[in-house]
Amino acid sequence: MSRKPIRKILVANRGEIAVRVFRTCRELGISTVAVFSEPDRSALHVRFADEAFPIGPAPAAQSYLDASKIIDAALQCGADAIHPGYGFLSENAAFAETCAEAGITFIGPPPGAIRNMGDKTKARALMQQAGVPVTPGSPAVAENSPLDEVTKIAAEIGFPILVKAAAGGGGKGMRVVRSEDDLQRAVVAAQGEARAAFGDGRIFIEKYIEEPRHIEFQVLADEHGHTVHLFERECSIQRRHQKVVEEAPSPVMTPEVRARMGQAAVDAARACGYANAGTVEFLVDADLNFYFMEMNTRLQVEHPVTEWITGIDLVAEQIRIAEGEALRMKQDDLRMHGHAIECRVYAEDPENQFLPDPGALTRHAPPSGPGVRVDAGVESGDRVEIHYDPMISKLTTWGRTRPEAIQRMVRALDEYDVAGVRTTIPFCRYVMEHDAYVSGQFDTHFVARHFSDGLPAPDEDDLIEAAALAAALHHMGRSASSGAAGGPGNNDQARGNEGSGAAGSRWLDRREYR
Ligand code: MV4
Repeated sequence: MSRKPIRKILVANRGEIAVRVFRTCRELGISTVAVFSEPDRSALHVRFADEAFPIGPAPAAQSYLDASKIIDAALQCGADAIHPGYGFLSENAAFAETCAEAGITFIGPPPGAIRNMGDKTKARALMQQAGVPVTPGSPAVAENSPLDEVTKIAAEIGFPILVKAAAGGGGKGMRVVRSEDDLQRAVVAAQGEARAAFGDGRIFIEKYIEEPRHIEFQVLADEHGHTVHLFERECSIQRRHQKVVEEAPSPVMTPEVRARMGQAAVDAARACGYANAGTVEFLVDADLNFYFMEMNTRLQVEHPVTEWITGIDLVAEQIRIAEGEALRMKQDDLRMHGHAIECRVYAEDPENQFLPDPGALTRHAPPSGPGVRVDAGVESGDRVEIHYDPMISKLTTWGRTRPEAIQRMVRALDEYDVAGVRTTIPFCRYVMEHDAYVSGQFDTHFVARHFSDGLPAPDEDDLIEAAALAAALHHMGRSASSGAAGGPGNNDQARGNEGSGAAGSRWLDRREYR
């Protein structure tokens, strides 16, 4: 089944993920091809590649999402394979098929697996058949089904319930419903939103898990029926469905639950006909009951934390699998070593509702040193484009233990020097020193609960008082040193900066107004 070897790869993406894939290609002696939109003409990912092809103007629909331009570039330069990165065309089954028809290897799963997981009700049904735990819920509810049918299903499941879009994912079209009185309105609204967003108004209903953690398993599957998991990543620190901090392993995982969840992730991948790298997402409740949520059929942004704790280059494995090679590891060969954390550095203003802050990056001086990895798609002098995701880089750290990884992250965040745009660096530092984060006692509501639009959340009032004291001390000329690993209770000063006197800057780290 071994297919043609891959000697030249075109990356149908930009920024840090294109650079990430090129690095592995270089190590493997594989030639590299970039594609770029007009504003990306001199971007880092273009300079990283052996060859580069223009594919159109800034809007993604006319460049990075234009399959025909990308296929044309690949044929023109004789690329054997296309790596889609994440986003853009990475989970587009039709694009994967088009690659195959053009004789180009798509470095990702088979189109059928992408389709199976893209329809959330289909995925639910497949998982149920495969014995993977799902939340109590319904099959797809047709757009025109009578309300009493929906009401009956909801009553069986029991409130609170969550109305989800069948074609959804990432939280679009979701509605929490706490009583029958609110059901009709929520269903109609969710159907409308789903129709507008996906052109498909089908919805389904699940029991709402109130305070879940988001824990996902990395899987690798070859085309010979072998599937392994590479342990979990905890991704509960999110803001409006955008992950901000991830880590591996999860601070709440036990060996027994890990074994069961890992097996469920492998079963999930098998059930949908998976090959290549993928991620199975679970909701996990306070008692560590877990429920399948979705499967991401791509390499994920947060894959470096898994690389840190396993020592495995996931992109190299993707390429080998796409060449038709068998997996070179068995489940029993895989071990976790230490702890890794990722902070996503965005050009967004955490003091102003995380609004994107595009513009010229006049200085980008990332941290380095022991246990620090930075995956950046930009350099000093580049612009953060309004047309694309405003992520500047991913900062990951490794430590032998979780406290060491946190301590190292605080050091690296302090070392990170960015000028020209506002970033989420101070917000990440706030998270690293928060008692709830340090203790590992958090869930997907962490950001909403502890932070809202530039202000520590209302339940942090006691901390704001402590902060006022710390601010006063600071003005007396004392440096606000917060202590090593940001252990419980020693972090008030870090959040205690008044800066301009606006409440919104109280939580900022001291370096912001140095
Ligand atoms: C849920 C849930 C609670 N109960 N499903 C969010 C995105 C989409 N993939 C599914 N999501 C959720 N599904 C049930 N039955 C809570 C969420 C959810 C969430 C999940 C993971 C990470 C962050 C989240 C934020 C809000 C809601």
